Amino acid sequence: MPSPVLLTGASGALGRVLAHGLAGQGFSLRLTDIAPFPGDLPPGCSFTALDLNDGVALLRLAEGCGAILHFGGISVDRPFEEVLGPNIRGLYHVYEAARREQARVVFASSNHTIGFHERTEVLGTDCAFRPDSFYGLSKAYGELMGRLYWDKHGVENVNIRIGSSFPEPVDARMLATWLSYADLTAMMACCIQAEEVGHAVIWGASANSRMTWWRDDHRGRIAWAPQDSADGFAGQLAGKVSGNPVTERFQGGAYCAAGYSRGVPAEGA
Ligand code: 15L
Repeated sequence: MPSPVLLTGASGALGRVLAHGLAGQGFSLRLTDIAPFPGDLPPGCSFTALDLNDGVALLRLAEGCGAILHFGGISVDRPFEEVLGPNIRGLYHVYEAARREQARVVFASSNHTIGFHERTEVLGTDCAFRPDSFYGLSKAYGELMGRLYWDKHGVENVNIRIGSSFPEPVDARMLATWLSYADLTAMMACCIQAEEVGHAVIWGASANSRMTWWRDDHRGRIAWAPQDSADGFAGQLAGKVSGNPVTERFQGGAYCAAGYSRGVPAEGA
């Protein structure tokens, strides 16, 4: 029988999509979140409420798991003190649990690790981190934690730099950055089932023809290719921009403009 999969952040938007989608594919899931799971539990799932600051509880919950899909923690631009507990200490607890179980970690990283690269730049996953927020910085730390635990302890990990995963794209930027729920779910199944991944970094976008910024990642290791595309939304969204020059210039969009103080006002961030 395949090992159970632990999913943190299960009560969040993407966590719920994955809980239902992966349970529907027959994966045995242990769900956790600090908040209760909304609605009925998908078949074959258990739920345990847990604060990522509680390393002992996480170790216990991860016992016997073969993979940890880490979607927990702060998922948007927030002040440093709010990010610190769940995203910095909590991430360490996830990796310690993975080390104990020799489980594979799949980390919901973000495009905000590299948000201050301009949209004209073409990036490989080995590009410099240019976080646009304390949130993006915490995700860069998460990727580096994966690097450390692979090099030092042989803990495999896949770090997905998610663009914008929503039911559908809602502005012109997302015509490039959108990752459909179906592509995300298929990617997670591939991450769990792949033979060997080492330390991998993958851009999380669907097959959007406007995504000309991101190239050369490790998706071949998990045999994943996106099936959806934002292109069909172009007609309704092409003109939908913020009007803020900072937002429109950088890959991280509004996260770059929030609190920006290098000479361009942060209006409309
Ligand atoms: C993220 O990392 C966030 O979790 C999400 O809420 C969006 O802001 C997304 O990035 C994005 O850049 O569109």
